[in-house]
Amino acid sequence: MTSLRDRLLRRDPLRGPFLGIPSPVTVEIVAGARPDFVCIDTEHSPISDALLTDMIRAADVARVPALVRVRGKAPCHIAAALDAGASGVMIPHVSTADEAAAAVRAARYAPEGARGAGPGRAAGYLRDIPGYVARARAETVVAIQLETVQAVENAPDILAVPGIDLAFIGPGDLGVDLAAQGGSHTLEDLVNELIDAAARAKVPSGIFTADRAASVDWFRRLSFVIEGSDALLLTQASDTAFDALPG
Ligand code: 3PY
Ligand code: MG
Repeated sequence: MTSLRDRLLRRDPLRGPFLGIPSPVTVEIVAGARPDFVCIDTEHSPISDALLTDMIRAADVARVPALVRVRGKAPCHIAAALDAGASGVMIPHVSTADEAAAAVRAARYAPEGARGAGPGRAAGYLRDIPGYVARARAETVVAIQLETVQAVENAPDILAVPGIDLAFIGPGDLGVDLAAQGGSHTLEDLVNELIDAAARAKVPSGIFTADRAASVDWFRRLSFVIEGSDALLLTQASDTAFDALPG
């Protein structure tokens, strides 16, 4: 079967949601809609490592690849997601080439990195460590988030780090940082700079969008979109459902 990484690297248009509700039930419900992937968000959600494993298991049952946005850059967060069987990791707030190199080192096995080979779920609980290591070398997605003004300044150096599969732009944090720093650039300028830098480095780029219409627009310029989230879908559906009935 073609892996998510293969599809990403050949620039297939890929669209899926963030999942932040701490429940495998939500994963099953959303995965039933057949997104190209789901991205379980442990950066901004109360999802423990044990629950994360169950959420990845639910995505596996639905045969939808699960990426995990890890809660921080520390190698232990990256290892926890990958050892639980995630198809890849998204590392938030990468602003320098050194941080990008550290992320690749934690997520990839030698010789590209220094990830430890563990006996966890991904490796069939000891049944298939060599097989898993070979699959992981070929298929693990390493996505970094560029979402600070410093990341825009350092983008050429960051994206020259070998082993990065996706430059994912976080417009929310980038906008917050830009507003705090001031200056004459607009958010749009910075997003454009990041997309251009990724194109020059021949690294696929992606972005977060709020809805389908925005995704249609972005797919003209890039090939990977995280559209909304489980909570956003539920919020919108609830607000629509319980809007006051006509008089
Ligand atoms: C951001 O916008 O800051 C993100 O992390 C992705 O939505
Ligand atoms: Mg962010």
